Amino acid sequence: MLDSLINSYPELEKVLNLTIQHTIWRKKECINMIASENVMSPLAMLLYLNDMMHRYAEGKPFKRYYQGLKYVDELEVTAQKIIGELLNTEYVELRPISGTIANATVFKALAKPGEKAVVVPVQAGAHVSHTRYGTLGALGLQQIEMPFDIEEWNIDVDKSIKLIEETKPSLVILGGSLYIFPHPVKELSEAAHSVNAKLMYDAAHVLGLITGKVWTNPLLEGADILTSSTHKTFPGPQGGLIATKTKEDYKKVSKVVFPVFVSNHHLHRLSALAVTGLEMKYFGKQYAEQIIKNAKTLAEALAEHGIKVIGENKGFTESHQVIIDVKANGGGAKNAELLEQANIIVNKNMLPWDKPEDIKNPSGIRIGVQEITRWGMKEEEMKIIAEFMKRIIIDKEDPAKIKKQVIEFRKEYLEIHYGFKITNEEELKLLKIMLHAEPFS
Ligand code: DSN
Repeated sequence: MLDSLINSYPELEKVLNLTIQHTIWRKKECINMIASENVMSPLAMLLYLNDMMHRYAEGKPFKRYYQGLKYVDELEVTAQKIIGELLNTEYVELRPISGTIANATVFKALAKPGEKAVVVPVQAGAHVSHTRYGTLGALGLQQIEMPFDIEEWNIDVDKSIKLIEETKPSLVILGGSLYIFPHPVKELSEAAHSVNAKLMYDAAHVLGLITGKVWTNPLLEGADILTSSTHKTFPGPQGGLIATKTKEDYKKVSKVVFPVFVSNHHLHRLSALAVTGLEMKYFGKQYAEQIIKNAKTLAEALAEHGIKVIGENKGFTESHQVIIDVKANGGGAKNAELLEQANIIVNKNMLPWDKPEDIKNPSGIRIGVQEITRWGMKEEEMKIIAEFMKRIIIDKEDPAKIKKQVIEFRKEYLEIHYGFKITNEEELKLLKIMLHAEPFS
């Protein structure tokens, strides 16, 4: 491929090969189950290649510091409306370019250095940006961890209310990266408000479950602010967002997004984000319901195979995640590597009983079923995947042998579901528009 170009410019070969090999491997040959990833529809991907990727837009729509943005301004407002409708609020900021930037914006807008933030413990799912090691710490806020109830696999509500009342933080932060049951938003927002704190909910992992109405919208339960990325259960382009309940909070965060954390906000993602928002409006409920069925089925099947699945006493999971404890099977690091050798992609994860020094080989593995759901897999496929995983984790079969079977299995699931469909001819036409601005005839 591209032989004459590579003959003239040999350094190109490595770049091309790595990019193409990655794309074929992860998109066609793997069972992708990293809980924070997903894939866009072909329509969203093609629109993502638009010319806005080359442009600059500091400031808010229609009040920019640069010219040339008349279509970008309207597109941004349109995307805000689509996402706002999905989240039941008019106040949506799409300029944060990641979930971490969205979080940093809220921390800076609503708390001062030296003030306190009460957060979920790291081993129980707080995102690194909620901690002293991440943006929270960099902005000088004090991290105070809520007590966690391992039996309930959730925040200990009574003890956390007491902690909030005693420590009087500026922020209470729920949500995060590892969680299978909804956090107690109502109870803790009441406690937060009783000490004049704001409750921020990091919905990055569950945004697609919220927009699909299978997970309660925290803004309707008492949260003041929702932050998120736009590419986990919500299968959009990589990016971030902030949604607030009130105009007052929206104004506060908007003043911080630019000029503090974002100059240009990577404009080409707005189109793909709006398309994905519409896909979620029309197909998001079916998609989210299937995610939950798939997660529960996978968890049950893994448990039946003798793998220790967290949350058994509570039905294993209410989210897209399944958490397994593989300490007795060689640990999270070793098993995640063996699974990768079989083209099954997951990540090792700390669990609440792990110590900080266990970070390189924690007990857990975190599994997310959102992407494989988008590739059209259902309950029967979850059982097949559980069997593949058992053969690696319990039976210690040769991963190379299983890899061949995984590649065969994936061949049946190469089309994106729960999204807009376009024909091959339309794909090519859109590609030509994006590459050469050829008119769509
Ligand atoms: N660290 C990511 C995750 O995998 O959950 C979120 O940014």
